[in-house]
Amino acid sequence: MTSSPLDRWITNDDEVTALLAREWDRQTSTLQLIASENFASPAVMAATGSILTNKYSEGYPGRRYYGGNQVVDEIEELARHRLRSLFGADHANVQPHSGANANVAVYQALLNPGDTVLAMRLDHGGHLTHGSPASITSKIWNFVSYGVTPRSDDPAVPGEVIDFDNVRDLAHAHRPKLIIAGATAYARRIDPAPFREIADEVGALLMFDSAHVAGLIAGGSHPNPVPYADVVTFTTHKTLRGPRGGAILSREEFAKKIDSAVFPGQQGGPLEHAIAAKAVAFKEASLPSFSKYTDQIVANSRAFGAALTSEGFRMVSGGTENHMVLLDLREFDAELTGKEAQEVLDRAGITTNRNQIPDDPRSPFITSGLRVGTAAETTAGLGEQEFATVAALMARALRHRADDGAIDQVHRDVATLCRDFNPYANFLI
Ligand code: DSN
Repeated sequence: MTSSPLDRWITNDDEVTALLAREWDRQTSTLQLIASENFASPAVMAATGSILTNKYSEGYPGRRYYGGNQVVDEIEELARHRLRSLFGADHANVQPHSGANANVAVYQALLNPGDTVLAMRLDHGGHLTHGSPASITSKIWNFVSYGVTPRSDDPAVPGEVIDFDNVRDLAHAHRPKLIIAGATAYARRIDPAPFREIADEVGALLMFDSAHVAGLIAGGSHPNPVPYADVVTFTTHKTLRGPRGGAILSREEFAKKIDSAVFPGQQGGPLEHAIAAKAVAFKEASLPSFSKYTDQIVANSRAFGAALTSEGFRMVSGGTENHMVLLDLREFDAELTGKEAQEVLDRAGITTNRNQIPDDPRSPFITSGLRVGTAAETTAGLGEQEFATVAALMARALRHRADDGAIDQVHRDVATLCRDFNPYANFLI
């Protein structure tokens, strides 16, 4: 078992130390392909584990309810300043504990209960907080959902891409107060311009949920929604490669309402250790090396998707333009569900998640799809060639899933690959 540099902080708790060491081993000896995960830098982790966890700082810089916040004020101001500069936004709120909190705070700031919101269907790639029946959001606000176009087998006609005719028709029919762009299981680039156009036609506000692609935007690999959207929300731990958490960017006119919705509307004391770590991540994301990283993420996805296709998998929407590949498993094997694929790959040391695909006949717990992402293993140093190898390993494990010996062999091959790509040996910062 490899020892973790973090062990020294917790040597007085053998049980937690042992569990952390096991997780360290899992993360560095198996492949991490969950599209919403990444490997944060040692600097981000150091800030997350810092003495700032001890401080209460309810309020905002210069307007705190407790004393002793002189240094904390400077930290939060630095994070806000770096974030505004990174995306060219008027206003930044770095306090949301998560992307879900950020989204709900925006709804609270901009809407009244019962107002109509137009957002992407969860089973077509949207997020729980975009009005899923399972989410509190659908109980407070009236969500109407748009989806993707039908599947197309004609390469000249893109299928399973955002259906802007559907967005426009629903917007005109329901006159939403807010339109949400952004997705959680969608492999195509999302252009903010047509969303702005439709929002303007019906007098709606536009929110861009860039949770997944915030890093790609910061690195310049995807279009920046800030000039188009009234509000942009995101998480800091996915492609942006920071600590777990959320953030909100907005036009100045919404700043006060959004700040009040985050605190005291939604949350109590902010997590200033996470905010310091966000500041570190925002600086890292502004470096030229980060743009190289995000371009490599996209190139790796393309290579990964092509290799998976030649193994017999079908990519939903026929391709990828971001950090993820959404697979329809039925072409590879009609009997193979997303649940079984995830479990088999776990046994083979390849971490993925089952995912519904558009018009999936199977339930969200079983699914016909699998979502894989390249952000984390690109951080670890994998390139296009290695992702082609990963595609072959995945196919081998799934093809021979009834054969324990074959699965064990894939696991050994994965461990060999991971030995050459330790995520914490590849940071240039
Ligand atoms: N739904 C999570 C994901 O994309 O993995 C994020 O909230």
